[in-house]
Amino acid sequence: MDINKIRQEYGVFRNNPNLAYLDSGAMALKPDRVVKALEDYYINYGVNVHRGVYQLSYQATDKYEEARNVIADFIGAKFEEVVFTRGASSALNLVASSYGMFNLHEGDEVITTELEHHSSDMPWFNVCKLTGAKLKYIPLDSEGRITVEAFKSVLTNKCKVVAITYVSNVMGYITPIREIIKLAHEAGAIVTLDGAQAVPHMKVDVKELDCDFLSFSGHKMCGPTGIGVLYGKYELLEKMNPIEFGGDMADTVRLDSQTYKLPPYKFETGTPNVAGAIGLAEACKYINEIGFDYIVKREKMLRDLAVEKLSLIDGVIVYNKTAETGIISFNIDGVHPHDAASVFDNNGVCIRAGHHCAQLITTWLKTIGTIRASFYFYNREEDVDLLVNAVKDAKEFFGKF
Ligand code: C6P
Repeated sequence: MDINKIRQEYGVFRNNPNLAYLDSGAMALKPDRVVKALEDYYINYGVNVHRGVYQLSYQATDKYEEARNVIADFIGAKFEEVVFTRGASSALNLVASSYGMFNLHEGDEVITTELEHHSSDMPWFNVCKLTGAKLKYIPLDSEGRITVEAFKSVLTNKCKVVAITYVSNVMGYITPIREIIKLAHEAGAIVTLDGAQAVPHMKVDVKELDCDFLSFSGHKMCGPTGIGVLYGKYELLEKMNPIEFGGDMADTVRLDSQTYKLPPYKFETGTPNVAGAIGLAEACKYINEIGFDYIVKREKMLRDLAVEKLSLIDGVIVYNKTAETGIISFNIDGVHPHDAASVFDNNGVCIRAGHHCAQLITTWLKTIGTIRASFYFYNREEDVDLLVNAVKDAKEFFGKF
């Protein structure tokens, strides 16, 4: 595949050809075709869905529901198992509020990990506080990884929910999720999987994994902001209570009774993000065309190159040398990650610095934060060189103080 041709499809690269954009873990850039899909909706048929009794509204409704189909195919789900949300955070919270609050009691256990993003562990901390269930953490190994053995050490038949990340946004490790899901089910627990850093980077098939819930965001996979997905097994979604009530999710409303539509609609209150769903479907088609084989290979090549070069620089501590994905977390001895980020910015290198909304793992690493470079398939080898030069510049600059 021609990387220059790929990059030509991105306005950000056309306008900043030398920019090393290494912050796709926070948000991926958008190719023109995704932006055009949004524009097409707003310019040509930008009206509400499910309500209007006129052609334009039928067209918008068809496109919105067609988008759900494309996204369902992308993750191997059924159409009615795809709930549109604002993003991964609202999807993860929906499971905690709608499943957790109604199914957990004192004496039950929830298992999570120190690798979670706040949007994955905080909702369960809160549910446990309110229901009296106990929150347990899988002990991490010496590299900071989740292992099946460690999971077994905390799993009991009191466990009702496992809330776990598929890929850590700080360490980039892939969780051995298949075995964990199997063991959790044998113990009678359901598994809610945070797929925010997995779905954009590798093939995720919910039926093959047999996860109960999967949450992810559109904006990390070349899609628009403000749209995400909660996948849930239909039989679970069917039993769950909605947590937001109002327009479009209602079936019948009387003075003394209310009924709701079937999933996924009972979880989609009010006017949905129609453009977002259409844009996300376009992003899924685009990623399918690029292909996960290419994405996985390219990210691995770039991360290996970057780890090799960073490891040669004195005073650079790489926390996740063996990770399988395009995320590298490191620090420069004696330099605050935010200070380093400012020097990187002057060098045209965009990275993220800090705790990455995952303070449990930065605490585990005994650091206030890390510098995080996150690669995607549109990055070049030159981006690695720009990163390495930026690190050298930061070292030199702060060495003077
Ligand atoms: N992580 C990062 O820079 P939202 O913000 O709702 O789209 O996604 C939340 C989320 C949930 N889980 C994981 C593993 C994530 O990485 C994120 C978002 C970004 O790492 C922004 S904090």
